Amino acid sequence: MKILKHSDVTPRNIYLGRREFVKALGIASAASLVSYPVSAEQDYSKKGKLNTFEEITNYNNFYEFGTSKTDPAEYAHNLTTNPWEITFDGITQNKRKFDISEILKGKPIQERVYRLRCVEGWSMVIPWIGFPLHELINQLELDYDTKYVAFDTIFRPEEMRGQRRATLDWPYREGLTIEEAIHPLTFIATGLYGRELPKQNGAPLRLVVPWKYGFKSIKSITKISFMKKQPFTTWNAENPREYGFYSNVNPNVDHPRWSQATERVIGEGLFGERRKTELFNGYITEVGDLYKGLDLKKYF
Ligand SMILES: Nc1nc2c(c(=O)[nH]1)N[C@H]1C(S)=C(S)[C@@H](COP(=O)(O)O)O[C@H]1N2
Ligand SMILES: [Mo]
Repeated sequence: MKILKHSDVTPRNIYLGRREFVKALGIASAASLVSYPVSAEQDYSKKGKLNTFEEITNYNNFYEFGTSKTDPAEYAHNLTTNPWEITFDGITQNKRKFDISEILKGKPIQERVYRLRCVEGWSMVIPWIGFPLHELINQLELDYDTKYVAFDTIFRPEEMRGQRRATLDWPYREGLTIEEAIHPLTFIATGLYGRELPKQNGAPLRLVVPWKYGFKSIKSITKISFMKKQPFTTWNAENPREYGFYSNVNPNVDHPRWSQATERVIGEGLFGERRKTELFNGYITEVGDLYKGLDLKKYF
């Protein structure tokens, strides 16, 4: 696979003035992004049509800012993302805290288009930029018996108004098996549409796990822990009957309160065209081997 640099995916003038550009983005300029160029090697969308910047940044789930889909766009600007420190637990190196700039330094930026499929039954196709998580993990010295990775979102109720209420057991936490974490599709996003990641989408860095329900793609990560035991995860702890640890997209395993067989495609038709949901969100050839012999109804 060709490794893209920032300059390959972003016109230089936009790259240089990115902050200003994002600020200046109105509905008119967002509409022109529909024809954003996507090369075949970046396109992991499984033939989905790209959502607009407008859709991707105004219909969000980010409970730290409130439970409605429009709360993140309204309130996420309050989060300070610079400076940003990330702590690693369960590594053998002495230095465990890193500034985000140290983490991003020298990483070739790639662009990848993935479908994000929410457990609530809607989906979007998003041109993320960032790098595969394994490129970061490869730089760390892990214990030989590491089996799982947990990710924590920052806890900062002064800036995240949703955290002033006990909507969830903060901080938001998600987890993967180490095999899932080092899978080439597992991505750390630091931007989208060739620009810095908007705060409502999880700045300064978030996970993107394209074959799992959206809630696994945790935002604004401040801690990554390598563990021997399966970590508790926020949604699983909240309601173990409704949200399993694996949470692979699976049209054959219904959520206890609704079917997961179809999804509403945001931006298609007046109320969203529905499409049939595919096993592993369409990424079965890439990730099917991870789950060979696993009973997907039991390990949902
Ligand atoms: N920290 C944190 N990460 C989170 C969430 C959240 O509430 N808090 N919501 C998740 C859910 S349910 C979804 S569907 C996706 C939505 O990502 P998007 O808003 O960038 O489309 O983020 C996920 N990551
Ligand atoms: Mo979601």
